[in-house]
Amino acid sequence: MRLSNRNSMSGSAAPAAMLALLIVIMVVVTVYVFVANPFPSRPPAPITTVGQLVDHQYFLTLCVTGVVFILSQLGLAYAIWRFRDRGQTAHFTRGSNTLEMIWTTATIVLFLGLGLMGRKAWAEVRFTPAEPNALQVEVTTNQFVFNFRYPGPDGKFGKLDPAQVSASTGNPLGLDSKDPDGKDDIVVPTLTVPVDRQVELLIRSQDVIHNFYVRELRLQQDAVPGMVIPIHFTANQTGRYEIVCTQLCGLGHYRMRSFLDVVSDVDYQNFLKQQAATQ
Ligand SMILES: [Cu+2]
Repeated sequence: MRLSNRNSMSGSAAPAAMLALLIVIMVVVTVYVFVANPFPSRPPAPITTVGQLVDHQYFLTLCVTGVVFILSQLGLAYAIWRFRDRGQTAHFTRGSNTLEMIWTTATIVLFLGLGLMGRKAWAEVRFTPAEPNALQVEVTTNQFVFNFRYPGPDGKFGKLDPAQVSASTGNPLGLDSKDPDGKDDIVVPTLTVPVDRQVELLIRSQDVIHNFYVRELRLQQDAVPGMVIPIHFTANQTGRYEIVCTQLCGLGHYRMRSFLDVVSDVDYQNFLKQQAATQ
């Protein structure tokens, strides 16, 4: 009597089969989308060696997490099917300490390993100082523009005086009119740098937190009021690249952008001469 009762209460195999199948289909579709790449959504190729390291690191992380994703989802589908309701009595289990140890250790090793492998790309930009002969350009952000300052022929940035900041009269950075070092400083709304030469950016903000981001450099750095944050790169390909602010910095955030022009050395010298003549 009890047996037949239990049998009549046992579930059908259909829900378990459907759910397991759905998970398998989801895994197959996801893997297909990554492998076949039917949407042209990949970022443009990097133009620095650090950018290549960053891409490599992302790819590595994608591979590792991809394998974990596939295995864990297929394991889930298997468990749903294997342990479906067949009218059997449920029994208590405390789990397996050995298995817990194995997957916790594996997770630690994977995450630490990825972190250690990625440290080179990170350290190269954040912890390694720029070369002494790097070209210095100051980046000043404010709502909602970028300004770039070159030290001019004397190689020295002039002092800044917040009281003299006046974008409407052509002094958006507040160059101190009394400092001779600032007389030859060049201030422009777009960034022009020579190819294959290290550039050190000194990133500042005049109001709120902004960001300096160039996809092709794989470089993203916040601009924080009260700080001058150095960051450096060496672009190895000429061209024009978009600079965008990636911090929601106010109503005009969507239009806060500029351009990075990577040019030949000759073109760079011409740019400096031209600017010096007009400033
Ligand atoms: Cu901004």
